Amino acid sequence: MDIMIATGNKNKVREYKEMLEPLGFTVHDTSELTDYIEPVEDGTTFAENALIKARGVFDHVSMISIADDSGLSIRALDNEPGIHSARYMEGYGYPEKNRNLIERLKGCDDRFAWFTCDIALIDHNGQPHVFEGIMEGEIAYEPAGSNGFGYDPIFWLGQYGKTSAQLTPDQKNAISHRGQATRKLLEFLKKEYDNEE
Ligand code: ITT
Repeated sequence: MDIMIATGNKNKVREYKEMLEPLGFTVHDTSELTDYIEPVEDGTTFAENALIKARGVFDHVSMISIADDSGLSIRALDNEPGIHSARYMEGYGYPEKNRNLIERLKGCDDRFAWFTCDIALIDHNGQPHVFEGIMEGEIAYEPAGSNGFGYDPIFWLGQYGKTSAQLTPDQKNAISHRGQATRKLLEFLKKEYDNEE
């Protein structure tokens, strides 16, 4: 059975292939489409934006479609950067973005933060489903670690005494927002589609 991943991010395509091909899916992505224009992500939540992306491509290809949206929310900054995580301080690299967030929390005792990942799936009947994962932690006082990507060097996990950039990929995947949401998605796909071919 064919499944379309609505993302321009090659790392996401690779990860979804690794997960879905063993289940018997043939994985496609939007780089195969010559006349597809990505919809504007103007939702107000991660789930809404993931659904906009998945619905946009489903309407184009009429194939089970998946998209995800994720980001970092910081309580003391009114949940910023949140759904704007990818575009926060556009034009700057993550070392600058991470320094900026630490600076904005200077003198602040409330360091609570969380990563969210919402995966949206439009099934063969056009019905939407959302699978969510959340990883809670704190904003570190200093960046540390070089694994992962994005905001990982400033995301402090007290139970490990490390940032998420200091975890191995397997350790991060076992607890991460994306790992949790992905496991929910796989459970759904196994239940719904495992016996269909
Ligand atoms: P799409 O084409 O699929 O939209 P994208 O790379 O723009 O790809 P998102 O909109 O989901 O993806 O952006 C998520 C941003 O949130 C990402 O650029 C990081 O800044 C941040 N982020 C999400 N998950 C993260 C993680 O596990 N570790 C560090 N930063 C993360």
